[in-house]
Formats: sequence, C-alpha cells, structure tokens
Amino acid sequence: MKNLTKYFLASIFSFSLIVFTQFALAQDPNCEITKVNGGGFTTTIQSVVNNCDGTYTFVLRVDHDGCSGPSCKELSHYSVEAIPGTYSNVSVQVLSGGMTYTNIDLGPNLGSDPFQGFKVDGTDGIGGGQAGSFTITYTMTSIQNQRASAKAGTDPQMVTFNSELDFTYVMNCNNTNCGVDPDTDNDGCYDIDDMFPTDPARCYEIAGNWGTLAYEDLWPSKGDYDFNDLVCIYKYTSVYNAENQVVDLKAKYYITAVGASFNNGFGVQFDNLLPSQIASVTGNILDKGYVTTNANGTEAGQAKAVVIMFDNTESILNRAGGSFFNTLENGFVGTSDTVNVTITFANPISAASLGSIPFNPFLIKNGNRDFEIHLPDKLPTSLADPANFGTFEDDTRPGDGKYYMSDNNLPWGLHVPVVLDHMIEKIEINQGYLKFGNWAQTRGANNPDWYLNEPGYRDASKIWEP
Ligand SMILES: [Ca+2]
Ligand SMILES: [Ca+2]
Ligand SMILES: [Ca+2]
Ligand SMILES: [Ca+2]
Repeated sequence: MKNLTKYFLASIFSFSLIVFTQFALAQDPNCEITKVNGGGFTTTIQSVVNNCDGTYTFVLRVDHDGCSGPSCKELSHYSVEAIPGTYSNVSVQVLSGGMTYTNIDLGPNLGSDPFQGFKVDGTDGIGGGQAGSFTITYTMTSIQNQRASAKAGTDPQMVTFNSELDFTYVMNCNNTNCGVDPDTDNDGCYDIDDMFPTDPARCYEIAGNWGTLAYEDLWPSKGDYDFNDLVCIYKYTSVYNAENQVVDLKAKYYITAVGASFNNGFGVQFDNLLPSQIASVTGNILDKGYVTTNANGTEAGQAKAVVIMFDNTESILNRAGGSFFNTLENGFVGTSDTVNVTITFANPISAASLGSIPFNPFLIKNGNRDFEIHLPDKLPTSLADPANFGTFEDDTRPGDGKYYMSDNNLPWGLHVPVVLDHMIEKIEINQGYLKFGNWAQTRGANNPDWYLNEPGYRDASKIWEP
C-alpha cells in the first residue's frame, strides 16, 4: 500500500488525481496504464524500470483491435515524444499480427508530428482491419511527460502520458524503482519479509507457545479435584497482513489426558467478537450432532463469536486400551490427533481487539450443551443454562462478577502458559502441586507460578508420567 499512500499524498489537492489513482489501482491489477489512441489503437505502458545508473528502460505496447473502415486506418508510423538527448536504445518487437516497418527514426525532429522524439517509420500490416500488437523499448535519462501518436492517414491518434501518474505509477506498482526490494504480490510487505509472497492479504505469522487447559468435569459438583478429566494443550498462531492486523487465527489442540468417564466437548468464546466478524472456521471436529453452526462455522445462537473446536474427545483420541486416557500409573499410554482449526476474520482486526490467549475456552460436559465449564471469572456463552449457577459446590454470582468458582474460590478450569504435567487419577491437584491451594484460594494473588518445577513446588510421585 506504500504506492497508494504516496499517490494519495501527492494528489491531496486534486480530486481528479484521487479518482485517477483509484481507477488505476482498481483497473490495472497488472500494474499497466492503457490509453486509447483511437482508430482501434491503444497504447499501454507495460513497464518502467529504474536501472539504478541514471537511466530508465520503458516498454510501450501498441495494440490494434482489427477494426476496419474509414475510422480505422492502417498505421503509417508510430511516434513517441522525448526530449532531445535523453533517449537511446530504441527497439521494436512484434508480438502478434503481421506488422512490419522500414526503420526507426531517432529524430529528434519528426516531420509532421507536433513534438520531438523518435518514431517507428514505414509501418505496414497493422490497423485498417489488421489486428496486431508490438512493443517499443527505449532508454531515457529521466521520466518525462510523453505523447505518443499512432499516425494513420492524417489522423494523429495521440495519447498523453504523465511522468508521475502514469510512468512512475507503473514503475512503483511493479516495484521496479531503484533500490526497492521486490514485492511480488504488491501488498507492501517485501518478498524478503513476506511469508506469503503471492498472497496480498497475508504478510507474516507469529506462533505462540504451548499452554495447557485442564478441567474438572463434574461442575457444579466439586468432584475428586484431580484436574485431569480433560487436559488439552494448545498453541495459537496469528497471521498478519502488511498493516499488522490479524487475518487468521490458527489453533492447535492436543489432548494429553482424559481421566473421565464423560465424553466432553471443548469450545472457545471470543468475548470481544461478534459472530459476523468471522468469515470462516475450518478444521474443527463436530461429530456428535449437538452443535449447530452458522454458515461461517461459528456456533449458532450465540451473541459473541463462539467456535466449538471438538464436540467430543473420542473422535480425537487414539487409545492404547482402557477407559482412562493417560492418567493411570503404569496404565496404557495413548496419543491424540492434533486438531488444527483456522479462523479467518471477515475483516482483518487488531491483535488487541482479538483479545488475549487463551481467550475464553470452556468444556462442554458430556455432550450436554447446557453445561459449560469455564476458567474462573470467565463469562458463560449464550447457550449455557444459568439455572446451574450456585448449585452444588458452585458459587457463581453474576451480580458480583464471580463465575465458575466454589465459595472458597476453587476453580473447575485451569490455564497455565506452559505444558502442564497432570495428576495421577483421583489424586487432588494440591497433593502434586503444593502451591496450588494458596494460589487458588487467593484468586491468583499468591504463587502465580505454582505450576513451575521449582524446589518445594511439587510432589512428583503424585504427578502422572508415561
Ligand atoms: Ca508481498
Ligand atoms: Ca503477501
Ligand atoms: Ca476429576
Ligand atoms: Ca480424573
């Protein structure tokens, strides 16, 4: 977009220039400028290259559409305006049709033409019902306003090209100015930086680190508090455009433990986003039929954008045996598929408006869409049944801004920004992670690093290992 910015600034006092620039950008995806000579002839600035030695190489393409009749005469010569002493190396190449010429006249005086320059003289076989195309390549020591005449009979059939709006535009659009790095897709993100060099919507991506989400799945009952009923590690990668706005959010999820009898689902609410701000969702696993989606792949019936990443764990797990997955001492050890979900936004958005990782993830209890289990103090989605709040051990009080915690502030969902080693089945988490209890009951004020492997932080004999 650097060219657009430049032209906008250059043309800020001229409405007509703004209109022209928009036309050029909208109508010339190949970075060319075409003008109509008349009589079936057009002239196109095909390229302008700054040779970085004080010279520029220009290529004009002349096309005739094959029209015939009194207003479509055969070409007699083709003249190009240029300041004497500034041009050299004029050559012609026939691209199509049967055009011939007798010589290239380097002028500078061109007889009947009203300007100085050079011409392709004694042309034959193009115009007057004969379609054809040829290019004129020439070198100049500056970029100038240039007229070009497709002379047929007495009709000059003249076009006028502007040094800035036409020639310089084509040069910059093609990134053929001196010292400019190539930008193949012209998105303002140079090829050397562009991880998507042929995709003008995308420039680079930044991958986050693996983190862990762990759940107790008997909410609103406390359960055994081993926090391994679903343990899912995640990694988010944001894809940015050249304006540093997020185009796609790519998520990876991998299940490390299911110490549960329930077959749970998992989704993420983007609290700052409306469903309409998402263009598409791909890669999520919806096999059980209880999740209804909008056309864009977000969950239907939601006020905020919600993506169900998988609606059950069994579609993803590769069990080695047994009913507990990677939570029993000396038990079977299974693997998980990696769920790769790509969310593409309807319009690129700022990273700040997307919200912070891990957003608002939640467990769906055993295929019952009424029961969501969120991280502490995260809001439920539109589909959670609020009748479950405040029942059993849950002490959710929306009026006080308290969600998904017990009366002594114990959560049902955990997030840590590292890969968490989970508990052995049916052993409370605070027996393996010795600082956990103080962290939870102070609502995170104390021991925010409870999950680290520091001296005195763990009883490793209570933590599962393969
Ligand atoms: Ca690029
Ligand atoms: Ca790109
Ligand atoms: Ca449990
Ligand atoms: Ca368990």
